[in-house]
This record gives sequence, C-alpha cells and structure tokens, in this order.
Amino acid sequence: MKLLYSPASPYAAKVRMAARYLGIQISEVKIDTNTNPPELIDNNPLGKIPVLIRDGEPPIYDSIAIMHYLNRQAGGQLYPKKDAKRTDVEVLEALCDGIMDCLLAIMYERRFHPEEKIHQPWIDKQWEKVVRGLDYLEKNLPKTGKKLNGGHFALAALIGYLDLRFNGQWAEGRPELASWPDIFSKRFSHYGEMKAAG
Ligand SMILES: N[C@@H](CCC(=O)N[C@@H](CS)C(=O)NCC(=O)O)C(=O)O
Repeated sequence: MKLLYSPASPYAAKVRMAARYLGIQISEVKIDTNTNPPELIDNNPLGKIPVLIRDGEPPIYDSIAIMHYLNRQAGGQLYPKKDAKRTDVEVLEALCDGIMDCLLAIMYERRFHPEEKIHQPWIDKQWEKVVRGLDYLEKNLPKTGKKLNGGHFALAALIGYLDLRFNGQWAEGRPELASWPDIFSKRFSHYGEMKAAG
C-alpha cells in the first residue's frame, strides 16, 4: 500500500501516525497538490491528500475513511468497541479535523488570493471556530492511557499543525492543551518526527 501525502498535511500526519502505531506498513509518496499530478487526481477526483492506494483495489480517501480502513485491517485496535466510547472518539476526531478545516481555510484564503482580495471577515469567522474548538478541547481533553485511538491521533495532528502554521497564536491560556503532546509522546514516541512539518 502507498499513501499520497505531504509533510505539512495534518490529515496525512494523522493517518501516518495511526498506521505506524498499528504496525501497518505503508510506503509514502510525496505529492504537491498545487500541480494536480495525475497520480493524485486519477485516484481522488477532489485532488486532496491523503489518499491510500492499494494493489488491485479502489483507492481510499478521505482521512476518516482511511482511519476506519486501518482500524479494520488491525482487527479494531484503533477505535473503541463499545458504542458510547466509540462515538466519543469519533466526535473528538470530527472536532479536531473540523478545526484543521478552519485553519486550512485561513491558510488558503491568504495563499491563493492576491493581497487586495483577501477577505478578513472570512478569516475572522474561521478563527472564531478555531477558538471555540480549542477552548472546548482545553476543558475536555481525552484520557490518554496506554491504548491510543483515532481521536488521539487527530488531536496530535491538529496540535502539530497549529505549531507549524500558527505558532505563538494558540497555546497561551490553554496550558492543558499545550502540554498534552508531552503526555502523548510518552505513548507514541514517533510524534516528534511524524507531526506536520513544513
Ligand atoms: N477531509 C479531508 C481533507 C483533506 C485536505 O483538505 N487535504 C489538503 C492538504 S492538508 C489538500 O489536499 N488540499 C489541496 C486542495 O484542497 O486542493 C481529509 O480528511 O482527508
């Protein structure tokens, strides 16, 4: 199996970390989404990463579908079995991914518009969502014991991306969230090398 990814992508970081944790071997192919390479758009019409490519089977996207595929491959080790716990983890992942969506919307607004067309109210609206989401996480961090799940990897991916692109803008006033990577790293020692990197 191979994963189309970019080192800065938080969604790809989530999937790559989860696969590593589960001991699933995936080779990684770096992709520049800006150039729409055939290998990307032939496998995902949306032109987004991550995409998991399997021998003789259809490609899998987006990151959530890949996470659930990895979970099945690993005999259910990535998500809790009990219904209520599983829902909690899935909602945590949805929140972290949703915050990443807002952060990316901000990045793309700045990156893909000429200066005079950047719409600050749109950026502000996305940032308000980020603030609400991070404040919620500060008060509702998941228990982080020996057994990790999809929610932990989504949270780790989010914090890695915040550090990469929004350094100095999110950690103040959120000590629990800012120090959570120390706890996570004790459970997953590859975090430092696998989180989003520019
Ligand atoms: N919901 C998707 C989001 C994927 C996504 O937005 N990936 C970004 C990179 S971090 C991307 O491919 N952007 C290129 C584009 O939107 O054209 C997932 O969970 O995989």
